[in-house]
Amino acid sequence: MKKKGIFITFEGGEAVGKTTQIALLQNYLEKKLPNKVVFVHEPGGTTLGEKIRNLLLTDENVKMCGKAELLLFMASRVELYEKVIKKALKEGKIVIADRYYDSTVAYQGSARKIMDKEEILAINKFFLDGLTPDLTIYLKMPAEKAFLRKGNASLDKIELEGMDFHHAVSKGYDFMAKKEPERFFTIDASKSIEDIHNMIVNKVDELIKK
Ligand code: Z5A
Repeated sequence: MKKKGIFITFEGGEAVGKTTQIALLQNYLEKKLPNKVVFVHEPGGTTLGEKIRNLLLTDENVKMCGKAELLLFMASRVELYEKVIKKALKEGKIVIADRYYDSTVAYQGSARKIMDKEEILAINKFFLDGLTPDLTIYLKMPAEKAFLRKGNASLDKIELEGMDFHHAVSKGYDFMAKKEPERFFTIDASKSIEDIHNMIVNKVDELIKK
């Protein structure tokens, strides 16, 4: 896929601050470059994707095997790519994604062990025309500390997995950060919201200037 735009993804475990930082970045970029920024989230972002999100994360009556889970996360992503991301990048927009294929490598590969991590990467690249993010902001902190931020909020089906699962998710992200260091920008997510925002803005401005 020939793209004119910039593709930025946010990754990390639960409650590391992705939603918070994306909202701040979106606000900053919309002022700087009006009508140029498109925000997407996974799973979801399309009519089909939102239905898949409900099946995967919320609907208590739906139990599924790990292979079906992996394929549904991918189906949601492919639909989002075909219907939203591809068009926006061709039009020269900046696409900011709350999760992309590194999540599948970390959750379904490293934690669930459904498939080898490299194989998950390869099938994702196949179905997504090889679209790799220009920048991946990886917010990293121990799962035990991050979960404290959830307070009394209700947990979805994946959040309810035990700590071993969430540690394996972190290892999956570390694997990707080591494998593709040129696009990974790893940030200590236990820093203050403002410090993290400033680091992200500096990095994104650098990328836009290029
Ligand atoms: N999943 C998967 O298994 N495979 C896949 O391929 C994909 C996803 C794509 C999607 O959940 C789930 O799907 C996810 C992975 C799995 N696992 N689960 N569950 P989601 O989209 O509903 O949620 P999430 O992506 O896991 O994000 P989150 O839990 O909503 O957290 P967050 O967006 O990273 O954090 P936040 O909402 O910005 O912050 C959490 C709280 O911390 C909040 O009260 C903030 O005010 C506070 N906060 C944020 N930053 C700070 C700092 N720096 N200091 C102190 N407090 C802070």
